[in-house]
Amino acid sequence: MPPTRSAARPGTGPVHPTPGARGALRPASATIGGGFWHTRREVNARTSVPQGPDLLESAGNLHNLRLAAGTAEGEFQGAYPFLDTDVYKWLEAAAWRLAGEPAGALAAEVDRIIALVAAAQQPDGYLNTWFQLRGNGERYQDLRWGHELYCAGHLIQAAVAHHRTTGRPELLDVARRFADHIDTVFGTPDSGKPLDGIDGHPEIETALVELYRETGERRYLDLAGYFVDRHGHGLLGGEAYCQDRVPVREATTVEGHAVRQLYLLAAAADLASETADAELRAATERLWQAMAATKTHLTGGLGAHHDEEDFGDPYELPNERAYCETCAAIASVQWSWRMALLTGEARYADLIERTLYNGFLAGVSLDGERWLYVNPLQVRDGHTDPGGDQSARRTRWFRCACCPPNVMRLLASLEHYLASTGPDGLQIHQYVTGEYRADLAGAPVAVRAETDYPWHGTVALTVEETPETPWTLSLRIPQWCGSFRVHDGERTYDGTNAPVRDGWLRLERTWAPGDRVILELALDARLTVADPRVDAVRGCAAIERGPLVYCLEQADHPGGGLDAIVLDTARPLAVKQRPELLGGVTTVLATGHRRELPDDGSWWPYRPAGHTAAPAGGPVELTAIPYYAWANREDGAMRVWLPTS
Ligand code: FUB
Ligand code: ZN
Repeated sequence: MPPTRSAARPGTGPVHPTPGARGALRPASATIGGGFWHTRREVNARTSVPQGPDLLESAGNLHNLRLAAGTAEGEFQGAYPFLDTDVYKWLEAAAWRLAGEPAGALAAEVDRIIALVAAAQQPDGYLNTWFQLRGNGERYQDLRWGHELYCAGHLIQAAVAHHRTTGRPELLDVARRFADHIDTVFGTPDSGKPLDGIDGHPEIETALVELYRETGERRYLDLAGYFVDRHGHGLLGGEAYCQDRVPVREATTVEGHAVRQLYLLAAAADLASETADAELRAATERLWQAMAATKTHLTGGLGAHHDEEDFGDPYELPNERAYCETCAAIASVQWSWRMALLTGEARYADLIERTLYNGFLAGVSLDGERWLYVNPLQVRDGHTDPGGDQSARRTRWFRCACCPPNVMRLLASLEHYLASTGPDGLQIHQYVTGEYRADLAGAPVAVRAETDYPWHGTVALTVEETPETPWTLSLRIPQWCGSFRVHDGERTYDGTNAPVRDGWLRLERTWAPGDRVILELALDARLTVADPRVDAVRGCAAIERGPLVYCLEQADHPGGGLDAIVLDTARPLAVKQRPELLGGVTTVLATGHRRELPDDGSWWPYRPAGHTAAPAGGPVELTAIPYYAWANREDGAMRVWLPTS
């Protein structure tokens, strides 16, 4: 009998707190109907996601599922125990897409691949093709590296997404069987369960919270809490890499493998919300502050070290060796969104915006077919690229292909990270062309938005549905924004008199359908410098405009490399629309010069202090492009931070 779609709940995204959750805000639904993100999401929907099954086939992920199901013969393909997650993340991306196109080729592919997953599951619920096919047959014996619970987490998230968009139970049933199995295995020593352990790669924790939210089964929340709190007690040997050096509640800074840390803290925020755990909440706030203030690249990228893919020391933020894994940017958005809901503070949405437009979006090419795993802030002249997964050149797919389907799932669910609702009204976190909707005490509110953001700073909002009682429309004034004006039909405010508190401009009144609010954010191009403790960029400035970080790319500067370029900060910046360039961008024009590079045959690259290189030749016009658009033309140098004269 064909399954029904009766339980579908449109507008329910990846994070759906229960009615009893204690967060300050709840997600509101939004649609993205045009503009910047619409274009990126269309590429995702028309190219990246549809190509997923073929890529998963050629990489062997689907073959491994068939092997585990006993419907194919051959060898396990691939080198990692977490290859199933590429399938699950793709399924999650496709599931979010099904909200917009419930029937057709994509839906058929989803059904086909869900059937492969279901067939590979063992009778007791266990599912991991690596351990089923080529491990030593023993489960949960290599929790430090085995990724069994990490894989389970991605399966659960895909299943929740599929259930939320289609109302269908097939994948959710698979996920629940696995979660139930895990629940029989893991617990504290006094629980009577056989294993007190954690996974070296957090992920199952957020998934279990969401499974609780989807099913109402409290066991899943408790299991998530158990896993979060057992990190940091040396169960895996005590390494920071595995989030096992210090318990979350006691930690004072983010550390270890960046993606692992961020997924864990996203779960801690979820738990703080669902259980009103003040200590856990305080820990997440403290750790987010430490991360944002001392360990975040200008692009929002996270992870300073290639070695172990981990955070560095405070202010250790290298350029050409920045790691900034695309997955870490995604995990950061996921954590910050939960923090925004938990606390109601706009700064979390500020970091989400910076990350989305820069460190995250650079991870996928403009055509949606090639990817970056690491996202450096500089590629030097004469760069010799190692190739492989950690290449600074875009790659079609990776041996460790965690990032591409992760990008797909975030883009496919992006509308769920844009707005929230709280006791006093609707909060708009991110500006898009589309519609924001919320329920205020049972009464629908709908606000339509039109904008060419981030190219232009005007956002036109029209109230379409509203209760007859007053409520507050809160608009985030971005952290980068030096000046703005807003006209709400009755009054015009600017930075001197606007009711702005903690980053939110709060317009409280009785609204009527047709009421308009025009927000104008000044989008002047600007120069940014770093805290003096960031040694890697001392004496440098970066060009930014609105939420976009800019970079110089070799392709725009023929006739010489970028290593010699010095930015003249005394000359004004100008902007130029370039509809024909890189899918249509606004470039920033600056002036610099090429400094003389010593070419005296010396065998020693150091000089007596006080020596300064002379400018070589006259001024050079510099063309800066948005960082997200780099590496879409011929290979060459790139840099975000520019030495200043
Ligand atoms: O370990 C699984 C994934 O592979 C991690 O999230 C990424 O950082 C990469 O190491
Ligand atoms: Zn990744």
